[in-house]
Amino acid sequence: MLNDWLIFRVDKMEIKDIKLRVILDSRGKETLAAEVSDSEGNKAEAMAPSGTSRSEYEAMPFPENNAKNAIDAFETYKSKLIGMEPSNQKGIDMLLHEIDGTSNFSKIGGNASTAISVAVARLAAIEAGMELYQYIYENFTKNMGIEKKIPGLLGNAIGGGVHSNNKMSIQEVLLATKDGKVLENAKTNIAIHGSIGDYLKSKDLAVGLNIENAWNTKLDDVAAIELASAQAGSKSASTKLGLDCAASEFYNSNANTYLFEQSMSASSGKKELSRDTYLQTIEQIAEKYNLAYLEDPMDSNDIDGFAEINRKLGGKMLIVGDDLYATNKERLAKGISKKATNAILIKVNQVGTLTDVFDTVELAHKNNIQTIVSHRSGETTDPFMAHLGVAFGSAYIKCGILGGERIAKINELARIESIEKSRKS
Ligand code: 2PG
Ligand code: MG
Repeated sequence: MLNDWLIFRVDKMEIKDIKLRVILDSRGKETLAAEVSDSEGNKAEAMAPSGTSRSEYEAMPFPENNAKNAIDAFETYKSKLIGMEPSNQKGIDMLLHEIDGTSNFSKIGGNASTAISVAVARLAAIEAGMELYQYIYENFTKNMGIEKKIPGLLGNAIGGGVHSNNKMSIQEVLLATKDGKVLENAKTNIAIHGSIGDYLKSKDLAVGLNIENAWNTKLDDVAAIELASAQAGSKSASTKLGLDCAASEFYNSNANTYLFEQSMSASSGKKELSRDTYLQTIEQIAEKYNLAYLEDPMDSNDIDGFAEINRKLGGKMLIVGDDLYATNKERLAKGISKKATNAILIKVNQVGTLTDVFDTVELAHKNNIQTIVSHRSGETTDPFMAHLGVAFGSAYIKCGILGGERIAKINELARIESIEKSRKS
């Protein structure tokens, strides 16, 4: 009888449509979201963040700096991706490169490719009935020998550089907290951020919050670090400080100088320091404040300067390349050969696809280079970076302390933490 026969239909899930649309980031600037749907009616969306202090080596976020132009540029080629299987991440990402045809995604833009690439992974995870982090771990990073884990939290407490409007050269004074559970770590960072603010307000030194919700202050670099150190020390035994110098932003390539404080004593005043004097000063600061984390201490073309710092301080703290590497595998390979850093910051839209990121993470892991998955200063409420941090076994996620777009990542990491806990119990 016909009823005795079970008829199985195994449908291949295929991409049916990809829609890009303009959205706003946390700075109120335009960026892109991508929605990818499959032949079974599943849908996934992803949003691409944008940077303010961008590396000269990272992908162009949009063609001609215009998000709408990315949609027009992509529309012509969209049909090439229709019919592909969402689980074919590599094939799709390589096709995005082929469609773009440039070395830095200047034709369709790294933000369009980032949103599409992440949405494709999300769709494949939905099809597989998995969480995004689990899908990435099982299909990509586990095979690299990486162990998934819940990273610590790095949050920006006091801001300077191009993120703020003040005297500080250093872009970010960070709190590095990792010994507790996610929400406990977040609350510790929030409490320290709060007491820094109270102090600044009581002395009329606060100028409000910057684009990442770090304090914008009248203090200069050393005084700001001193304040963060005192407040962190009084609130938490396990919180250490980090710095993102983003030194390319205050480096003068004509004179090979850095506009920085003349000495370690607070309020010494800024001056164009020779490269060697600056390097010694930043090393002294890192040692004095017993940093856990030092990002981009030198200009992104001074790889030897990074190596010098890593040789001296790499045994005690993470020396991290962000603008230096721009998440780029070839640049990381150069850094490894020079022993320039012991860690790398990972931002998907610096390279434009997840496949590029996986390649960089694999190279990092093979060479004992720690990874830190990072937000951008122009963020969205999409928390995908929390999933990457877990699947990459990262030391930290760098996602800020306050603000809906930053807290979204922390809450997602806490959700993943509870899923992992219930899996183990
Ligand atoms: C950085 C980031 C995030 P932006 O330099 O690490 O804080 O800033 O997104 O502006 O590049
Ligand atoms: Mg940085």
